[in-house]
Amino acid sequence: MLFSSLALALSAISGAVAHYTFPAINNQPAWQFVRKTNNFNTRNPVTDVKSADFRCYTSETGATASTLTVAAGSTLTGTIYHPGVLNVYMAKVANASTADGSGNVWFKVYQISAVTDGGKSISWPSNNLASVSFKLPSALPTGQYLVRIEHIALHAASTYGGAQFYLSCAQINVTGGGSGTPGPLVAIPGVYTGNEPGILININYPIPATYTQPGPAVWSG
Ligand SMILES: *[C@@H]1O[C@H](CO)[C@@H](O)[C@H](O)[C@H]1NC(C)=O
Ligand SMILES: *[C@@H]1O[C@H](CO)[C@@H](O)[C@H](O)[C@H]1NC(C)=O
Ligand SMILES: [Cu+2]
Repeated sequence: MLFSSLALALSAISGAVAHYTFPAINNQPAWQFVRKTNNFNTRNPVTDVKSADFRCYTSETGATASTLTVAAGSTLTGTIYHPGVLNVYMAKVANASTADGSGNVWFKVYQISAVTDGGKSISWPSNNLASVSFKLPSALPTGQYLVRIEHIALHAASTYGGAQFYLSCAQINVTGGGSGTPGPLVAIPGVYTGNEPGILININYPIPATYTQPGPAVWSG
């Protein structure tokens, strides 16, 4: 049985332009088990969902990281500064240090969506979170994985390309796993066109009556 959870750490510049990164997992040092992203200084988002950088955002750093062995009971952590929604994808790989994450290999393990009530109000439970943690499915097979956290900031998403994606890829080695078959599997980039109702959306007016989380269903084992 696997009762691991993963905690994603997040770092942000304070001030008016509140951008952020996800540099750490499980309270480990920044960029040790997470591939250092191009925006480690600027914290600028990715806005092109079809770009190669939409996968792990490492085209300039060329970074890989160390692989963290995740024991039962451990957590993945992360402060988010914009209204939006969160997705965590994983890909099973032979070697997390060398895997490029290409192909239909990604499945979703966690999400935090919006809360709607038919048009009177909309709220964003992931906004201002200082720490994101979630439990890995107990059926997740033992082995090495890339873990890609993605926060989609939607404050400027009313025009195509306006949604801001804050993302990074961690490397983990899961022990004590199960015998599930994670899916559905998607490619990243490829998973989104940018025209999804949860990505191309005016969150302010009129207040959306419903919200459709982008991407495949969460695999819970
Ligand atoms: C993964 O790849 C790295 C870099 O080539 C290599 O040093 C390491 O031994 C490999 N690890 C495993 C578990 O295959
Ligand atoms: C993954 O964990 C197993 C069990 O502890 C260990 O034997 C293996 O070397 C680890 N692999 C990596 C890449 O850390
Ligand atoms: Cu920002």
